[in-house]
Amino acid sequence: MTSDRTVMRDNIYSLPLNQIGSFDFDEQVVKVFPDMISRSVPGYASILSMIEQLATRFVRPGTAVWDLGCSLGAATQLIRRQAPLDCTIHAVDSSTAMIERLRTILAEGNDSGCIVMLHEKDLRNVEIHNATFVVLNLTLQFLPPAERTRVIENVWQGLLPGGALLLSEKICFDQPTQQQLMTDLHHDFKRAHGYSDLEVAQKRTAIENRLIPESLDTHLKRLKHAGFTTIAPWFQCFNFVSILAVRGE
Ligand code: GEK
Repeated sequence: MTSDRTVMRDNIYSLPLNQIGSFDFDEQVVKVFPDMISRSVPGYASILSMIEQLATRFVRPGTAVWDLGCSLGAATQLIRRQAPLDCTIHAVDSSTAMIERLRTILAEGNDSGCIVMLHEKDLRNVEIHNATFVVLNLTLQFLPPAERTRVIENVWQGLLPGGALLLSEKICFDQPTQQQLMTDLHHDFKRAHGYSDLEVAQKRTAIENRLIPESLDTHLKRLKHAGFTTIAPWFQCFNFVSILAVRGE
């Protein structure tokens, strides 16, 4: 793996593939990940910048932050800029390639700040505690839907009163015409950012059974059921939303 910080362009699906395997967060994806996610998720940069702003409000001294499905630590690194020095950020990802690359990024960077602990682990198996801020930025969507409620309940239990969960997800819509329109607009976004029709189609096939979107309503109900008292969808662009959910005092 290269140690330079040059962002490589994602061309994984640019040539016709005989067989399209299921999408995996492996070394090939890790190499192009920053380019891939910013050209695939409308509003990704905006969401990240608001995660930093939210950290200033919610992260309190002596507490913990959990970045679940941290990938290359984009959120972790922004939160670290704002977190008091006696906090700990737990960055969790089940992909070995992601965690290894993030380890290198942190070691080579000049950023100082609170402790960042890396966990190569399935987020379903982490015990969250003493948390004032938990981030699930585009990650819950990769878990089997039947297991998502337990994850959200685990987050609620690990948050201190007044703490917050930031949940960003790709969503689906009940109304077929709205579903079609939002899918088309998302694909237009990808084409406008340089992906060809072939790349859009092949990626769609690869990710079909890996990323399972749910409706906004399903997410809101799950958060309410888990005990969150303030639940605010604060961002939407086409079929991507970000929700802030606060555990009551
Ligand atoms: C960002 N949050 O840049 N346990 C732990 N990690 C998981 C699991 C799991 N069960 N399932 C998937 N992942 C990041 C972006 S990317 C979103 C998140 C995307 C991890 C997976 O390995 C990958 O790194 C991440 O969740 C999803 O703000 O690629 O669309």
